[in-house]
Amino acid sequence: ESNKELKRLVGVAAAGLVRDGMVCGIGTGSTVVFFIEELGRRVKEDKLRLTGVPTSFQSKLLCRKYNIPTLEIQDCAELDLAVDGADEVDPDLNAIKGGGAAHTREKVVAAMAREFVLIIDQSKRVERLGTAFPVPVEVIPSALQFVTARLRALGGEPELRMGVRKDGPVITDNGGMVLDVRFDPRTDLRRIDQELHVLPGVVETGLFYDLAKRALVGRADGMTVETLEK
Ligand code: DER
Repeated sequence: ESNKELKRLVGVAAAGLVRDGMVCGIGTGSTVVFFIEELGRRVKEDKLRLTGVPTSFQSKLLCRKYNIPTLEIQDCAELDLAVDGADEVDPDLNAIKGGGAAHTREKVVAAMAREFVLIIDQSKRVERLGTAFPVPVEVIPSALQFVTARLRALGGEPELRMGVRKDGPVITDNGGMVLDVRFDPRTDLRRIDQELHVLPGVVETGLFYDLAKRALVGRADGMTVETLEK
């Protein structure tokens, strides 16, 4: 329950970063829900004018629910700001994302933004990426067996992400499938990220290196928001 309160805390704090007239990338996940709700409150009560660029059906439907005007990602080339959650964040603000299988569009939106801000509760902070969370890798379905074999050759242990209330594998908004890959904790994931980006059939990894400049961290001690900057 406190985790939910921490997510609400950072979601509300991040909504305070959005200034009138901004075009703002909107991520995906349970922390971002609080961000969108607060944006909706500000649109309604403070008459905030902003355009949201959602990264999934989840965030698009929430923008509709809260009357936040939106643009499609394909209509944009750069954004004033982008706000998103993460599954793990290291001391350099590098992150593992993709818990919600939306990381391909999230990474495009993060890269478009003049400033990309992560909103997390303190449980997401790690010393080293990949300690608790596997690396999500989106692949085109045709390349599933090929990339699975190559990931094993790289020392990874890939597992196809299966739907929970849908039989069969998760299918992303791009028609891809997701492999969750565990690596030995000593693995240089920056090198792995580079090797994966030249592997035919790989769409995108959930490794977000050198993208976030700021992270808002909800801390249970005192229910405060700590800002980390790079
Ligand atoms: O899928 C994603 O990258 C999300 O941002 C996710 O990983 C964070 O989700 P949460 O805010 O529900 O923990």
